[in-house]
Amino acid sequence: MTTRARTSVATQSRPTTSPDRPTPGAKPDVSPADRELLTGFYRQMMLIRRFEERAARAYTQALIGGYCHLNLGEEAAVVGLMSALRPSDYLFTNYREHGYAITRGIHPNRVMAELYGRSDGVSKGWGGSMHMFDFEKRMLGGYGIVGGQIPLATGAALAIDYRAGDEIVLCTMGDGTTNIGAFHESLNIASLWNLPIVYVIINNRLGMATTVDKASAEPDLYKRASAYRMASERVDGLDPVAVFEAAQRAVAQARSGKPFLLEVVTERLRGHSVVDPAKYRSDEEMSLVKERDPVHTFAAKLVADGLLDEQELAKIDEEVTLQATEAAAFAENSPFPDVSTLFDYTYATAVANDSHRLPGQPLFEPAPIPDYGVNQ
Ligand SMILES: Cc1ncc(C[n+]2csc(CCOP(=O)(O)OP(=O)(O)O)c2C)c(N)n1
Ligand SMILES: [Mg+2]
Repeated sequence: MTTRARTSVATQSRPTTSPDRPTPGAKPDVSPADRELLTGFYRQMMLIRRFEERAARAYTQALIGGYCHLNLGEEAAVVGLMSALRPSDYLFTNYREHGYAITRGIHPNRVMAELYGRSDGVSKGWGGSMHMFDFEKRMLGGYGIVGGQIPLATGAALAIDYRAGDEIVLCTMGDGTTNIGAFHESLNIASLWNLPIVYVIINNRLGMATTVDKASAEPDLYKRASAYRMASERVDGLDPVAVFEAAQRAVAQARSGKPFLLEVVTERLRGHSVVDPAKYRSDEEMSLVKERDPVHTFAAKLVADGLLDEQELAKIDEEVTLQATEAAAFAENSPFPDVSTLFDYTYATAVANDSHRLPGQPLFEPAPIPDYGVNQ
């Protein structure tokens, strides 16, 4: 791919409410296909919402161990982005990934079983919340190291380019991740070599407790692409349709051989992980965040546009709540992986000096104490 990336930075602030919105109950001027698409978006957003709430509960019941980061508040971003991909495209995400796994098509039962560390989980129970990997669904992780996914995703895009494939890579990361070196190194090389990749910044305005303004000298994160002559755009991440359309543009550009940086401005409804009470956020801030809750806002819009009524919304809620409950039951009934399989999936092929030490075993066999016969 030899086409040079377009040098442009388009901005899009949060769209304002349309003044000529139809009155509730009005006949929708929407095609059946669009209706299906929009109600599908809502169903997926609700599934992520109920799944994550169920996961949070299971964590407090000590059914889930390790770290656990939720997509609560990011449902519109997740659904909009994933809907713009073909099944053959590749996804790399960070540790805040349950919603991506589900919308990528991995069964919620397998996602929940992974959280519970059970053998029916996406990564056979050895990865947990942060390390889901499913080659068939082309979800190549799940990374706990902030920014660890970016060079790997860039390498995958290089492999596609090398083999002249028509797939693209979509690589999500948080706002805090844009300050690590690998972000800049990867964008530089992707632009230089015209790689088929969309870098997506999920800007929930916080890296743990640190705000974007405090951490980033250029807080308009999408503008960072201009340093690499890469096209970029900022989009309202609370609106699944806006995210979907922006992602479609970005994906089309990547498929034509030009990388893209998409900034999706969203909200984190809870703490950084399930154990973080987020005391650093004021009540005023949180009530504003909750007012803009993407799931509630989208439901209200569907009702106002006459696409769904309250009963239909309630039915969807009931159905996805059942899916989340069933996923938890499935996870609880799945066996723990056998300890003997602990090292089976560390490397794809055997690696010299790969330690197979089990927890509690000494790192090295202790050397025998020499017997000089002096203490006898
Ligand atoms: C290299 C590295 N440094 C620090 C951490 C600890 N850490 C985990 S998450 C996180 C914040 C990342 O924030 P952001 O990129 O905005 O993602 P978000 O959690 O908001 O989705 C940090 C500093 C880590 N996991 N890896
Ligand atoms: Mg963040």
